[in-house]
Amino acid sequence: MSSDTDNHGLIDGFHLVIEALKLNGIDTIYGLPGIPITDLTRLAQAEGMRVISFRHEQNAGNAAAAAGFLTQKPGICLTVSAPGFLNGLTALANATVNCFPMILVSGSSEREIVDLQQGDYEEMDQLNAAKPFCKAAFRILHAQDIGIGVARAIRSALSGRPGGVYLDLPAKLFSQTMDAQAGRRSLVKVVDPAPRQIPAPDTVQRALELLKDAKRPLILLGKGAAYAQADADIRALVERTGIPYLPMSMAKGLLPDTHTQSASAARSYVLAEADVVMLVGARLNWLLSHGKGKTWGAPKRFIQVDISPTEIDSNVQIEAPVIGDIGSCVSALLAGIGSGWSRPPAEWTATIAQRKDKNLSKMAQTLSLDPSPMNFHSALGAIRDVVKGRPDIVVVNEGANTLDFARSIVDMYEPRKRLDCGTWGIMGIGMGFAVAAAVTTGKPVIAIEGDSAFGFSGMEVETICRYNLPVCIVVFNNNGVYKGTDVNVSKSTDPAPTVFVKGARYDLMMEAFGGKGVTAASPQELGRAMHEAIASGRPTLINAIIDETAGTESGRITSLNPKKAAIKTPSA
Ligand code: ADP
Ligand code: TZD
Repeated sequence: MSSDTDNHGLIDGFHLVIEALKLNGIDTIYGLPGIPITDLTRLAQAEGMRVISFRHEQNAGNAAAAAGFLTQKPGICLTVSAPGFLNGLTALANATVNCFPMILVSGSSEREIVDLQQGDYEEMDQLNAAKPFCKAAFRILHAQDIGIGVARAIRSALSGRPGGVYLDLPAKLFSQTMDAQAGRRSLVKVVDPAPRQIPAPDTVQRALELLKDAKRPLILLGKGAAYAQADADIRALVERTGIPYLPMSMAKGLLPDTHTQSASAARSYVLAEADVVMLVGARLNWLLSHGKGKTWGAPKRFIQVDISPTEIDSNVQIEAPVIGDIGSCVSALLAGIGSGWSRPPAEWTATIAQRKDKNLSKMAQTLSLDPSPMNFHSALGAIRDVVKGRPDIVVVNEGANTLDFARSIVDMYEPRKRLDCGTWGIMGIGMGFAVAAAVTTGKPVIAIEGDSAFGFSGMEVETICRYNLPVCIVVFNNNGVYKGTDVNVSKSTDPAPTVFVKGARYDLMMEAFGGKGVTAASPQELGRAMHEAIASGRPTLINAIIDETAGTESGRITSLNPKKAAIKTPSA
């Protein structure tokens, strides 16, 4: 403990906040300093915490969210009042939507002035603004409540379905003092912040009976399964039942994508043909066509393993809900399965294998082409080979085509090695996620970024250089959003809405801050530059030149993109 903590036997709000976090095993703050939290960042660093200072709060918030997902501890994002808070709020909302535990801690202006709307510096009623976007929101007014307030925030973020929590710390709190011993006694170490939730035995039995009856069963793993860190049991469940499985994008690598039971290469076939589907930590939201319609073919019978009881029946009827934490549920299912489980009918697994072989050889053919300029496939083929050789590295991925193609081309081999746009399909997570992945895992990170996607958080290349993080950013530069060919049909000389400066040198952005910038025009150059980046551990940005005609509008979700429905009629 530093000597100034105990000045005259007193402790202040700053130190109590820091000690409350440390007591609960939180060792990193992602944030951006300013009034009233500048000293909090300095003191936290002085007290041995890692403080990662960003250039924009949204990126700090995204880093906190990714850290939460990767570590099962709430990631902390620290911001200043009003605008800083609002900048962090998007990340808080995104964390909540994705079920990632994080706490947005924001300093706030004087309550007396804010509540009378008398016009304080950065005045805002942040607590109420935050509420619709998070699981819980708290404000601490007194130093003696810091311990309990931080404990409530941690427990809210982690227990049940994880999510985002807002913690409001008014400026006056930080300089409040109290007796140091009493202050330390007031801190709370949260015991069992994410208590196990054991599923009721009859629900497990019901699920197993349904699964046993299936002729064409399928297991669908979502990012809740990845979050749960029940990797060995999940793998055992898949392997002991012999049931084909599909991973959602952030569940890739729970079992290696090359696993014989992976049905990824026959995705549309298995979704349409399966008769019983067991969802494990995955929601039937838009990413799974809400569990109905053409994608799903004939009516299905669903088993859903989830911690949130109200998730059940959210889109279609779930015949066998199993409510509990995934670790407990999967181990109960395994116990019920025992050793005498009969594997699914060979007809089902053999047909899937055939479809997979056909699609994989088609893909291999496409990947073997070497067009100039590169297209998404040829560039991703190079990245796929690099990841195959280094399965421990973390892949961050955002964009439209860049996301959709990378998801299917770049195989993952280990759990929680892929972070992406998630439930909202949000752009801007790239650099925040990459920083958190590097900080929490100590492993190299590859960020595969559409050029538009990269722009949302691109300034953080300076942060990556400042902290000398082993992040290799690959910008898929096709001169625009989706593609670079849009034309302005009006008489103005403005560029069309979806195009960027042609031939932009993103690599020079990295050079500007002392990192390594490379331009890659071929898969060979791309692969070489990535190998060098990984070997050196230096921040690197590879400007990968992609055919500007190669993408499709909105990638694979073109169907969600409303098109003009009427032609212009002359005005009356
Ligand atoms: P994906 O996008 O990969 O399909 P979703 O984010 O839609 O995944 O779904 C994740 C689900 O996992 C959520 O419904 C959430 O309640 C659930 N979940 C998260 N953590 C756990 C856990 N530890 N145990 C059980 N369910 C969990
Ligand atoms: N803003 C935010 C926060 N999220 C979004 N998803 C969008 C805007 C809309 N959007 C997409 O859905 S993808 C995308 C945008 C702007 C960028 C696609 O272009 P890209 O990738 O260059 O990143 P490709 O590979 O060229 O398609």
